[in-house]
Amino acid sequence: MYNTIQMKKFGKRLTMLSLAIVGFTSCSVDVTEENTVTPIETTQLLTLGPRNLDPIIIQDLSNTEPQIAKSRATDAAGDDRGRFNITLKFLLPPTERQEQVFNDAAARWERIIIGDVPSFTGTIPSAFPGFPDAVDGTLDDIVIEVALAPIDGPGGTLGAAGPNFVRLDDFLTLSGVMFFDVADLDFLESLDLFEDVIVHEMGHVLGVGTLWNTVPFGFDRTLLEGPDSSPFFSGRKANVFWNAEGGTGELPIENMGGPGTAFGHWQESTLNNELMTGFLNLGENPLSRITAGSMRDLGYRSSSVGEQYDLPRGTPGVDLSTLEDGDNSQGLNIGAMETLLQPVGFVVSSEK
Ligand SMILES: [Ca+2]
Ligand SMILES: [Ca+2]
Ligand SMILES: [Ca+2]
Ligand SMILES: [Ca+2]
Ligand SMILES: [Zn+2]
Repeated sequence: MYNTIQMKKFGKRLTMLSLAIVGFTSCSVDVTEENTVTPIETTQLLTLGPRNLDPIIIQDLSNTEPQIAKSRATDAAGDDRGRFNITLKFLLPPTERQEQVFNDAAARWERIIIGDVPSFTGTIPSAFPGFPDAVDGTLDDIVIEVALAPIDGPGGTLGAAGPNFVRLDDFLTLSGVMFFDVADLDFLESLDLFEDVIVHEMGHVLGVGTLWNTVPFGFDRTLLEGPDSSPFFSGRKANVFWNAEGGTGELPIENMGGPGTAFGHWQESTLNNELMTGFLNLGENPLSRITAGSMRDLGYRSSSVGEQYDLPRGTPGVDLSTLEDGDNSQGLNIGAMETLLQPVGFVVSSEK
């Protein structure tokens, strides 16, 4: 049992993604009186590691190889067993405003997911090669590595988000990634959607649209069902609230938009301004009890209230089929600007 490394090869490879970002190249030239030229250059590379490798499952307390996470149940002091705790780890120093928005976003999720999950003690590598471990010690309950760096300038790619390491016992996220283009943040502010975007991406880290179906990883969970033309969410709790809001049939998952939008969000045309649709509307985008219920279907203990959301009377959704590229007059086509990440590895508790 111990000192055993199980490597499982899955039929389906993880999403090929390696965002190699070269950022922070600033070069200033200092011309002195003697006409000597002194270049001052600072270059910092921020690269998301390869995500197409075979995932590794570990049951070893002492192994210290990279890409290996070790775990043991903990009774360490300092655990907040009373609630779900989100820890943010900024890879580069954020501005005060950025830090405030991320903290507010985490607080919104901590009001939706209300139950503690198993803590972790050990080491989990960073999603970004060259950076310190995401976890080295005891983690209660989830850590999100946040990287705000240049990607491709204004527009285009906003960033990538998703789980990095998940617990194999319940297939929920231990460490996650949120990687954003700093060049787009002012624009999000101008739409007054910065916080909503961050809350939305945090949802993907926690499992919305990323951990719905885990059969390819050997864990039996199928919450996304139906044909590609009309996918739906089959979790019971989310559907109870969907029907309570007046929705008919099964809770519809988006079938439109490119990869990333379709099959990873609620359907824009029926759920309107719900935050986990693939289009963020101007104005309010609440995290409803439908999403809260879906978190319970994933395995979290979640609120059964959610944020104020009125499906019949809320802001209508936009028609994605007629939406032009770059048309932000009605809000932000978030699904088209983000990449959803799949986990790169698993953590197995040794105490079972
Ligand atoms: Ca906790
Ligand atoms: Ca805990
Ligand atoms: Ca961009
Ligand atoms: Ca929407
Ligand atoms: Zn999204």
